[in-house]
Amino acid sequence: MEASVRFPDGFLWGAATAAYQIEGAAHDDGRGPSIWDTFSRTPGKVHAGHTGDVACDHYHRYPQDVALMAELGLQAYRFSVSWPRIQPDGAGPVNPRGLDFYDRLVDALHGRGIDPIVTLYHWDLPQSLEDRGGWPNRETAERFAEYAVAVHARLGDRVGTWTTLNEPWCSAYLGYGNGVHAPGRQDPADTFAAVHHLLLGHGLAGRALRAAGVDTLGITLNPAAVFPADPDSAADLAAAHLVDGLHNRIFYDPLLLGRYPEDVLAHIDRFTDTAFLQDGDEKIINEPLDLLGINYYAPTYVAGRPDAAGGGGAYPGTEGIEFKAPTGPVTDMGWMIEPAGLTRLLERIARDYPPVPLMITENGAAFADKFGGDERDRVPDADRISYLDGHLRAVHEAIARGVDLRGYLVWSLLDNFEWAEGYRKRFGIIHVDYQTQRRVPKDSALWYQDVIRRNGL
Ligand code: IFM
Repeated sequence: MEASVRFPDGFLWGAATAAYQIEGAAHDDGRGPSIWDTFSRTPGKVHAGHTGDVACDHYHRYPQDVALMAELGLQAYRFSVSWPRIQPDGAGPVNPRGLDFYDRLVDALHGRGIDPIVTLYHWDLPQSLEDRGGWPNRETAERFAEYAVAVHARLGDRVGTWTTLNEPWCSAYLGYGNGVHAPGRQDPADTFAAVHHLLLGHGLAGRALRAAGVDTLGITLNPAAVFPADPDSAADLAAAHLVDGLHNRIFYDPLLLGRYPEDVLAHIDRFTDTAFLQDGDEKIINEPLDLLGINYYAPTYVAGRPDAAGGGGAYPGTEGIEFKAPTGPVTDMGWMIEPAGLTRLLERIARDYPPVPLMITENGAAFADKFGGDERDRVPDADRISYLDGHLRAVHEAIARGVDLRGYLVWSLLDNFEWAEGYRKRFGIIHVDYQTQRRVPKDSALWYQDVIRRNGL
């Protein structure tokens, strides 16, 4: 049947994953420890003490996973490279056996006509760099650029799209702010130093990759679709502006406009002397981009209330702001389902910043799937299909309103290690039985196959 909601010709359809969440093989072929190995072994940090040691064993099972991608008709696959596989100590000579894995993966993807999209950093910092100060330390940005060049030297002849960081907001604010993610530190000054060094690392790596001939350079952020609870309330509008500053403008302004926003700098002055910000840094961060990845899951509603506790380390200095509890349907993460938030977010980014092609580099939902339904080997995940359908319509609407959006990558290809939640939250369109490592495409995967085939809904 002809699709009633058709996407533009050439629209790219795919799926995304990240190294620590799926690869396993934590000790294979010379891989060094990452902050997530350490964090997941720290009692009380990850649900039920789960770790990424085995995960989906993708390191060994990638041929089967690539075959599944091909069956679904994926045109692109976004994966991340594990820095501690490439440089076990985060610096110095590369570990060729680590690079060999990505070499094989890229070849397998090309063999099936699937375009590889590389993310260089999806949160698995080599532990030895954390031991030397982690992202709050400027040196980490310099080491990141060297690592980026080393990966490009091996894969650059077969990978066209390079994104530096995934969701640096999470690395900085959850890793160094509220400590819910690795390395689990809780210090607002470190949080803002980490923001800056992540961005600097992006800029230094971006420059080096450009010099090495990369044709599509990008970064992936998880912008907050943050709205005032009451759009007519001055207090709620001010609350939304501050949260927008701490979550969005602190990244987008230096990346796309070449300077941090004044109000955000004034806000973070309460916590740090900003000595980390050196002359010339903003210019480095402002390296031209060819692609901006957008990860979207849920909106955030805030209100200005003098007695509210604020967002804690996830948003330092937001006392007096209430982060509203979700209303209406939520996913298994407790995240509010509101596709219209995505359309508004995309329009806002397109309106407020210089033009850069956008791509949805992650969107999807965790639900408590029931394996086996009425028929054997089925995972009837109608709630996920409904979530994806709604968000694809929201993406389509944004395109119709003029947003330059080039593709959509579902999160995630496989059920996987959902960070502090361990394996109990399932985001995959393919079910993974962690005992047997058997994969079964859920109904949503078959639905997505059809969407791709028809280039629409
Ligand atoms: O699993 C994560 C992913 O690693 C980064 N973006 C959000 C996803 C769901 O929480």
